[in-house]
Amino acid sequence: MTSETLAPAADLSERDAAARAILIANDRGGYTVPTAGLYPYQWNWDSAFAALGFARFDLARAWEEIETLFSGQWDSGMVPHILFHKPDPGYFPGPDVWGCSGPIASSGITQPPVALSFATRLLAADPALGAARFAALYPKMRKWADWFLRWRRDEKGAVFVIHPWESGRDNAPDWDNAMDAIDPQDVGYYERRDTQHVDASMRPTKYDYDRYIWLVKRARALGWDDAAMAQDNPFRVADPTMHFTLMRGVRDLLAAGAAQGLDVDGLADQLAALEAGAQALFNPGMGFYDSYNCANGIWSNALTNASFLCWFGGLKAPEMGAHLARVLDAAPYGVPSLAPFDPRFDAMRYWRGPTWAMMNMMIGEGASEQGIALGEEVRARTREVIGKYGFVEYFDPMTGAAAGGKAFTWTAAVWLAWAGQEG
Ligand code: 2M8
Repeated sequence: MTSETLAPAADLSERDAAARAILIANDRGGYTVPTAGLYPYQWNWDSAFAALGFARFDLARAWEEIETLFSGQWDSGMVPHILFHKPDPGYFPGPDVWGCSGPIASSGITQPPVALSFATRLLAADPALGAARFAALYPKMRKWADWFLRWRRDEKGAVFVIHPWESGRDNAPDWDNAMDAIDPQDVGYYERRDTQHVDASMRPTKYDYDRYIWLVKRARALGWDDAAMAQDNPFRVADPTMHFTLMRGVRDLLAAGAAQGLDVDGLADQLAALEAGAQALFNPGMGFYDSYNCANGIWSNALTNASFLCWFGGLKAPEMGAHLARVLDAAPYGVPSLAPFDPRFDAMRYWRGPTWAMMNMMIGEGASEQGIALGEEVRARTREVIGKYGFVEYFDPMTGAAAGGKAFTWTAAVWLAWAGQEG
């Protein structure tokens, strides 16, 4: 299938203006929220994408976004997945549930470290403006990478997550096996807020939320101490999202650090270790990159949008091209978060089917970098779906229907940085 031609150029610039307006409206002063209402705080990887969007029209503001994110970095090196700059009763779980004590009220888990890579893009956009800002962030970025290498690698060298929220693909089928082993009966009463903003049919189920909150409470009881949490951890799932974004981040830090004359000692070894570990994520039975439960080695057998981040991570992986062709044949509006021919596919339920513009960007860019022609097709389809249905959180990959939150930061940013641009 080929993409329809989208809108004429005049229309595209109107869209550019609309995308900028979303970033500006979601700006809370030094950081952006993903969308007003549903997500009223600073999210880690959302902010990194926001920076790429700001970079198109205000590079200083783009740097500020990432600097604010790192102002929440813990002594351990971990950069939290949410920074609760100002209390907001519209989101659950808030800072009182997490009970963390970093420099800024925050969650106690992290998110895919795309900020490492995107900081190097801000530098490349204007090296004169960025050199000092990059150099100031560099030791913090390295400390975050070190923390990952120390606390989030399994025996096979694959990077794992300790909570579905850490991967950013909250209710993907990847976590089902590990989630089944959790008995959350002592989780206690709590009140969700997400379903007050968005229809429950598009959100994770109560089954998932009970376990999300149970995992937070377990880690809190252990004082958010990495060593204590690692003991008998009931949830450790090796995750291609985390692995490939970290691999890309370390690769980009190495290149930019060397070019800037900064200390790159150890980075090449880290990259080599991640490249070797990537092999552990290849599911030989299915023939694609996949996640597995570290406790029992059980594969998810799920062809997800994270499977296709192998190229973004820097792998050649030509065999993944045929898988991409299969999912694009089955789903007309972009790479689905789960292949439509998987029985667990659910077109509107969040990370179990819908297509996400920011994932499409990493997949499309990575594919093109590795010489896979479908990378441009992913971009064209992302442009088409945003052009038709707007800057929403995610889309039904079969019909293109808008889903989740509206006026969404990373969808607008990805339009400005990639989807809305001609190849
Ligand atoms: C979603 O996750 C949050 C929890 O972190 C939630 O549902 O409350 C995910 O899509 C995640 O990837 C994203 O960073 C976050 C904000 O957009 O929302």
